[in-house]
Amino acid sequence: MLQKKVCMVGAFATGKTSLIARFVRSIFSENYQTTVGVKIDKKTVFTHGKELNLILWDLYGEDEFQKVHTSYLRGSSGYLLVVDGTRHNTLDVAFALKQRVEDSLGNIPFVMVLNKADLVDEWDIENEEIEQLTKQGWIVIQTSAKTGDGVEEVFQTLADKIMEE
Ligand SMILES: Nc1nc2c(ncn2[C@@H]2O[C@H](COP(=O)(O)OP(=O)(O)O)[C@@H](O)[C@H]2O)c(=O)[nH]1
Ligand SMILES: [Mg+2]
Repeated sequence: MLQKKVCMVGAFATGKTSLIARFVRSIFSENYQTTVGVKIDKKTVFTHGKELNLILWDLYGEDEFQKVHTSYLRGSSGYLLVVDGTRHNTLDVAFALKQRVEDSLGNIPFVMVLNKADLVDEWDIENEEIEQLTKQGWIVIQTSAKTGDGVEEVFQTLADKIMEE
C-alpha cells in the first residue's frame, strides 16, 4: 500500500500528540507527556480513490522547537502546523517552524491547525489574522483534540493535498 510520512510541527503543548491520539485511537488525555523522543503511528485514509497509509511522526518532550531537525523531517510528504488557539505566541512559533521546514524540505503540503477550539473563552487569535493566511492560500482548520471536532478533517485534508502533488 502507498505510504506517506507526515510530521507534526508546532510549539510545546499545542496538542500535537493529542491530535494523533484522537485521530488514531479516538482517545483524549489531560496528562502531559514529557518524556523526550519520537513516536510513530499509522493510520489508513482513503483519498483520490485509493487507500493511503499515513505514517505519523510526533516528537514528544520538552524541547520540541529545538528538535525539529532535518533528521526528523527527512522524507516527509506533508505536515500539520499546530497552533494552540489560546496562546497567541504559538502562532509566531508556527511561522518560525514553517520556515525551518521549508529550509529543509522546500514547499511541501501542510495544513495549519488551530487546536483547543473547545476553549472558546480563552481564545487568543483574531479572525482577521486567519483571514490573512487563508488569503495567501493557506488551509487553516480549527480542531479540538478534546471533543474530536475537526480532527478527521485535518488529516483527511492533508492526505488529499499530498495526493494532489
Ligand atoms: N481543552 C483542550 N486541551 C487540549 C487539546 N489538545 C490538547 N490539549 C491538552 O494540552 C496539553 C498538551 O497537549 P499535547 O498533545 O501533549 O501537546 P504537544 O506538546 O503539542 O504534543 C495536554 O494537557 C492536553 O490534554 C484540546 O483540543 N482542548
Ligand atoms: Mg507531544
